[in-house]
Formats: sequence, C-alpha cells, structure tokens
Amino acid sequence: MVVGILNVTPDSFSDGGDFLDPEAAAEHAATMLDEGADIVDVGGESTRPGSDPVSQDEEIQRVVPVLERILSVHPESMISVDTYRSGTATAALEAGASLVNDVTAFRGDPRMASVIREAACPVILMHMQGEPKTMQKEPHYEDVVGEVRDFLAERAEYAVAAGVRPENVILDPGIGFGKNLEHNLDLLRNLDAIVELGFPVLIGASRKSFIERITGVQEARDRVSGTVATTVLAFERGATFFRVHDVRANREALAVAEAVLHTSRR
Ligand code: HH2
Repeated sequence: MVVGILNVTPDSFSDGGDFLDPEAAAEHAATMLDEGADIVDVGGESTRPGSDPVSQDEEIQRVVPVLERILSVHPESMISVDTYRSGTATAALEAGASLVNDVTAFRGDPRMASVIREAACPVILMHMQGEPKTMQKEPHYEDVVGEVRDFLAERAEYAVAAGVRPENVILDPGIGFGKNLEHNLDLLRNLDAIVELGFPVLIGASRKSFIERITGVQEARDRVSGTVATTVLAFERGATFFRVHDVRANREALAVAEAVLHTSRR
C-alpha cells in the first residue's frame, strides 16, 4: 500500500506551506491518487525535529476542509489522518477518513484508543523516543531494534486490550523519530524483527534527513532516489505500507521489486 503524504502545514520539513490552501491540497491529493496512492495521509501538524505543536482547533481547521474537498471529488478514496489527538481523529473520521495515523501510538491522548475502537477503523502505531521538539538531541538506545520491537509489541497489546481489533493494527518503527543515522539504518536492516510481530508494517523514510547524511542531497525534494532505495529494501524485508511524498517513483519501484521477488505474479 502506497500512502501519499499531504501536509497541510506551514512548516513541514519538505513541503511546508505548499498545500495550506484546501484547493491546492485537494489537487495534490488527486495527483497522488492518479499516480497510484492507495491512501492519502493528511496531517495538520508538523512533527519534524524541533517543531512546535498546534492547538486541536487549529489542526481540525486545517485538516477537515481538505478531507471534505478530497472526498467530494474522489468519494471512494481512503484518507488517513495524521494526528495523536482524539478530537481531531473524531472530526476527521466523521468527515469520512478511513484510518488514523498516531505517531505517539496512543500515548499522546488517553481517549484515542476508544475513538479507534468505536470507529472500528485501522490505526498506525508508531515508535518515537522523546518528543519532536527535542527528539534528535542525542537519541540513545542499548539495542535499537530490540527496544523498538518491544515497544511496538507492547503498544499493539495495549490497543487490542482496549478493544481495537488486531486486524486493524499497523506498526511503524518511526524512522527519524528520536533516532540517529545508525539507528535508522539498523532498523531498516533488521526490519524482519518487527515484521515477525505479525502485524502489517509501515515505513516512513521519505525524504528524511538521514538520506542527506548518506547521499549529500541537501534539498529534501531531491531525495527521491534515496527514498526509493528504502522502499525497495523495506518491501523485501516484509513491510507492506510505504508513506511517501513521491508516489509515482515509489509505486514504480515497488512494481518492479514485486515482479522480481514474487515470480508467481506472472
Ligand atoms: N513521518 C512524519 C510524519 N508522520 N507518520 C508515520 N506513521 N510514520 C512516519 O515516519 C511519519 C509520520 C514526518 O514526515 P512529514 O510528514 O513529511 O513531515 P512533517 O512532520 O514535517 O510534516
């Protein structure tokens, strides 16, 4: 599943300010759907390193009009809302969103689990060490893969105990969220350990700064090739959801990777 990113924010790290106008946002969503996105992930708050939170009201005002506009033109499309606030999730689900992307894995708002249970919708539970404002200041792990795996296993268990259906849980190691270059590489290299938990796994490495550390590409928008490499490697290791800015390039790469790896496709 290719998840196209739509940031309705002034300050996102690679496309901040591009889609604040609901019409421009809906147009970009339509482009991503045409290019083969299975889901559009709409977010109203940047979680880039150093970012500040916005109020729930502000977040709802950014996200809901965009969601309504996309669904009025593409009523069949699957929209996810990138939020950790239960009020925003509720407003988005009422407006027609199909799933919730919670980067705090239910730690940000005690009411989120019951919103997901009531809606009986899928939810993405992501690992983050610390919080966006400070998370990239010396992240530390004894064993990054083991700690992220154990955290995600515990969060999945918590969700299921709170009444979320197990088949609705998607796990995400949170590339770049309280992780340095080696942590990100270790997680991508050993993604099998998280896939083995038995839930679908999402990877969100698109245009992130660790790609610049490897390739030297400073402009975030130009980190497409590096992103595609992460998509293909994560797919080979069992990830099935890919949250990306550049839908066409990642979709094409996945088609080729799938053809090579799953020969029965022909
Ligand atoms: N990354 C970002 C935001 N949300 N959600 C999940 N599940 N996984 C991720 O890796 C992830 C995420 C950060 O990227 P982006 O949305 O492009 O930037 P910003 O947070 O600056 O809006």
